[in-house]
Amino acid sequence: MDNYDAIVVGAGFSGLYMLHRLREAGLSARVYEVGNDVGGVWYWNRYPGARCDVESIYYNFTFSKELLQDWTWSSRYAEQPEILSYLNHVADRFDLRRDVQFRTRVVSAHFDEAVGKWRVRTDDGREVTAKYFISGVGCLSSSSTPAFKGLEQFGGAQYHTGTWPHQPVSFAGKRVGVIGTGSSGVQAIPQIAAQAEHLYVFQRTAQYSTPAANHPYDRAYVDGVKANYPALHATVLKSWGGTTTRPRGDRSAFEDSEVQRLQRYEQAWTEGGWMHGLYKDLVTDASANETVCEFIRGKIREIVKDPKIAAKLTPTYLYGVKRPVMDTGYFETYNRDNVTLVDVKADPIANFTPTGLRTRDAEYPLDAVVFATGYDAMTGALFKIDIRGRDGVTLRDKWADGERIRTYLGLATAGFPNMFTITGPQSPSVLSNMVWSIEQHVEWIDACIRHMEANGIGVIEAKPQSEEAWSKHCHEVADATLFPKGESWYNGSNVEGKKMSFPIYLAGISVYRDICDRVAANAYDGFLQA
Ligand code: NA7
Repeated sequence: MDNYDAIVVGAGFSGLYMLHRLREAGLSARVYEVGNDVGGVWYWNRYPGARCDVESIYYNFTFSKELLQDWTWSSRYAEQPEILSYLNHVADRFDLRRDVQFRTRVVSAHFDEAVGKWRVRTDDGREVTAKYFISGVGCLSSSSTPAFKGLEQFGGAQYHTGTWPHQPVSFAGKRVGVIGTGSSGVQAIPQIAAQAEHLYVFQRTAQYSTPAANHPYDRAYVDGVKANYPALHATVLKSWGGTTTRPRGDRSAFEDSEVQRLQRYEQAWTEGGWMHGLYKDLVTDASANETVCEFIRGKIREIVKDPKIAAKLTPTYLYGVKRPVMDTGYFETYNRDNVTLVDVKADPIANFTPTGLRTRDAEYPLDAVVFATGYDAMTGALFKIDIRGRDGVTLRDKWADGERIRTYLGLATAGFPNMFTITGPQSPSVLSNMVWSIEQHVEWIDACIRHMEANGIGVIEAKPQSEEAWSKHCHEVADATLFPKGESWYNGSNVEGKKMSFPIYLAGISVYRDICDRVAANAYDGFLQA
């Protein structure tokens, strides 16, 4: 049986950088990846219109000055093919592929207390052992297709945005249904509408979407960014979310007059991007939040010509508590003659038929259906692996299917020694610039492992009291905001029957980074080490 120092799951941003650091530390590592190649979520999400909602200049690694200089993004919000090219470039530059085993799923990982190692089994029937077991599975990698009645008898083509085919898909001349209007649906809908004979959008919850205002990068701008990267990086590390785009406002929405506020919203709408950072209380005070909600609702009424359709597209909940979306021509799409919006809250989906989809009140003939129904987020990909720590306890049971997630710093959990979760639940993860949060986690884990190796430590494990305190702190911080009040994949409400304790640390990346650094500086305070 092969033995490695570390097993890493996933060859996306997390797994690739983790592998690089482990190698630099002189350790042997094996990465397992289900896909045929590197890229993680950017390998799978090939749907039309797929692009990032973090500005490109922040959506890259910073650990290598040379890498920063030799890669140039073409536009403000990079499209999926360009991000995938970037990850291929990283894999080539650091010769990473030779330690990645593709087309391989990790089925189980059991901690063997007798030898203090992880036994990791893969779907090719092999088992390997390793001292360290590191998850780079990502927060949004386990796609979710609701169990619609009759789906098995539907004769048309079926796609999920999160597992899109590698061959081009043409919707020309087709009657297409898109179910779901989260980021993926909102990005895909205008593109599919431009091709399809007719597009039916099945919307459960209306979205607050603001223009991305994407544009090609000006060469002089990119050169300026590259010349000043260290300063930019230092500024970003002091931010809340990991970019300098719209840092958290320093005043309340009510410190401005209504006229000033509307001017600010109007300017932000023109510049593009999310709006919840514009005032400091937009994510903490419902009445402040309502001012931005009303502004966006007004925009929807302005853009969408048919008032009945505009009304269906108008959200009523708080802005930002459900992941807000950025779009390119989303609301405008509903002015097209070949697009029909179906409100499936008012007229629920009943079942698929061999030729289409039936709601309670109507029938829609479809040649193809696109599930833009999202992910079993945050815990889904981890729970797909049978992870067992001490005494054979499964991670899934320990976290009560997600209802009682407990971690220390979002990096480790008691009873699961030498296991680390890159951007795991209870870290800033999806409410930060993922790439830089990944870098921070990978570097922290790398330093921790080096500390262990240098000091002859066999096992490191979060203390139960450390994770209880961290989880409590996480919830207190979240409860001081409006985020937990939303219905979102942030808390699992997009998936039928899923209940998840709010899984994101919301104090901001700079606060979080300081805490993690302090723990490391205090000889990994809060961890048992033996
Ligand atoms: P999301 O944001 O979870 O969106 C999923 C969408 O699918 C959302 O509109 C859901 O409605 C809808 N949905 C889910 N289940 C159903 C059923 N059963 N019937 C009808 N509609 C349904 O996933 P995305 O892939 O768009 O985006 C995920 C993240 O990836 C995104 O936020 C970025 O960070 C990148 P709901 O709102 O739950 O009522």
